Amino acid sequence: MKKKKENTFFGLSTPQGRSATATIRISGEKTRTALHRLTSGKIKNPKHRKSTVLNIYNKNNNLIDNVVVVFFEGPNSYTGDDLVEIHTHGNPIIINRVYNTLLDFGLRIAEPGEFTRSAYLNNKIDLIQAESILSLINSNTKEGVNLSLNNISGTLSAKTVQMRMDIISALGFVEYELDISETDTHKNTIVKTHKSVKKLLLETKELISTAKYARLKTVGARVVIYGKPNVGKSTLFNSLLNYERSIVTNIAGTTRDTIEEPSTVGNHSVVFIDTAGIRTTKNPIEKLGVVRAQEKIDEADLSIQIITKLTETVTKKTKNNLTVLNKTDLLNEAQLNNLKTNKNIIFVSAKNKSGFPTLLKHINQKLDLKTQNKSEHQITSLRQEQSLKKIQKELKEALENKENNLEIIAHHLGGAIKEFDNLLGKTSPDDILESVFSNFCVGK
Ligand SMILES: Nc1nc2c(ncn2[C@@H]2O[C@H](COP(=O)(O)OP(=O)(O)OP(=O)(O)O)[C@@H](O)[C@H]2O)c(=O)[nH]1
Ligand SMILES: [Mg+2]
Repeated sequence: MKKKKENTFFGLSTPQGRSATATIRISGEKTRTALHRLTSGKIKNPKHRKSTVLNIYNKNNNLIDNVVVVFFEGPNSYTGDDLVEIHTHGNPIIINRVYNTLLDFGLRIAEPGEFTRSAYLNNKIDLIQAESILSLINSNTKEGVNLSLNNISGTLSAKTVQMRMDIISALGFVEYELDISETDTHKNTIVKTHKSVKKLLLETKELISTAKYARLKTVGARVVIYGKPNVGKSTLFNSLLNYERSIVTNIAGTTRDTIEEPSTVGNHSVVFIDTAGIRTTKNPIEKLGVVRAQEKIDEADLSIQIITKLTETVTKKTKNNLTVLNKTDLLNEAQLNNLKTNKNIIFVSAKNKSGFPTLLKHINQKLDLKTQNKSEHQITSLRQEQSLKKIQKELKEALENKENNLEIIAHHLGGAIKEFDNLLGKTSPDDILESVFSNFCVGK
């Protein structure tokens, strides 16, 4: 399924806008020619990894900028093809000029993720490593960065390669048995195969279980704020963010849509979600808001229920829920001290931010618990999780076929191997590749 596009492409690999320098990369077979023309003939035979400071020119020989170019000769480049990095001054006008010149030279603008895709197509990296590059770029936490770096270096790939080899050898026993078809060795083969499939199932299960940690570490935890109308959810949301993001009024039912904003708590990256107050209502818009709120609560990593009176229904304290009693500024000291005997509730005033250190400490503790993971290997994408679930299903079916039919076992082991090939990107269908690389930005 690995196909190579022949043409040469380029892209800006640093963010748009003004900066001290910006980097444009060119990759493909016309890289040398483009470099030769861009430097007005100054660089004829570029040397691998050599950097040169010089002027670059457009097709009419007008100066574009004074730049640093670094050439990488394929296959010893990021993409595996000839590649050049051009470090210009970080002005969008200069970048535009380089773009127009390279288009004039017959090169094309890279598609999202095409540099990494080339690296994959040239067998420099597998699909897991490609995804790890994406998660490295997008990680919002230190741990996420470390995890992604680890996976780029190939530790997760090595683990999956080893698991794939184990299935291949299990399938080898089964096929040998099928070939010789002797009944007296049959039972031995079944016992042996069951043993290795069981071990593989455990390993698969452990990898699948790491999916949620990786998401929390890279993208961040989703923390939803919910409760009845007017309890101060939006006020709390705004106070946590330190700016007036949500509209606050004293009218019950102010917030309709869900509102999401990223933030950090301790070492954790979080997305706080403000929701519509939950009540039965005839208003069709508010009704939709309540449905959305419920969906966000269901999918959240942590939910914070806001109440203003103890008599309000309090969700049972679970691992994923905190209960916060708001508007404590309206209570006198005696009333508050009386309420504070309830240790399961955090007392705050969203209006004047009292009780916030305790609230943040609790959120931090909950997220600490959720991100603690001792697994040596961790997966980082939904695709990896889904692929491993398919492998798990095949392995289970191989194990659970009651008659211990060797042909059925062989069929499911074969299915699992095929899925491992997809996971590593050995034989991934084009639509899978498309969805992996389209998540990258142009220039990556
Ligand atoms: N005294 C006091 N008033 C508060 C506090 N928090 C919020 N309020 C007030 O309560 C009213 C409702 O606040 P919101 O933040 O809009 O409440 P909400 O839960 O988002 O309400 P809906 O969006 O309608 O569900 C506003 O008048 C706020 O000023 C607080 O800590 N103390
Ligand atoms: Mg609100």
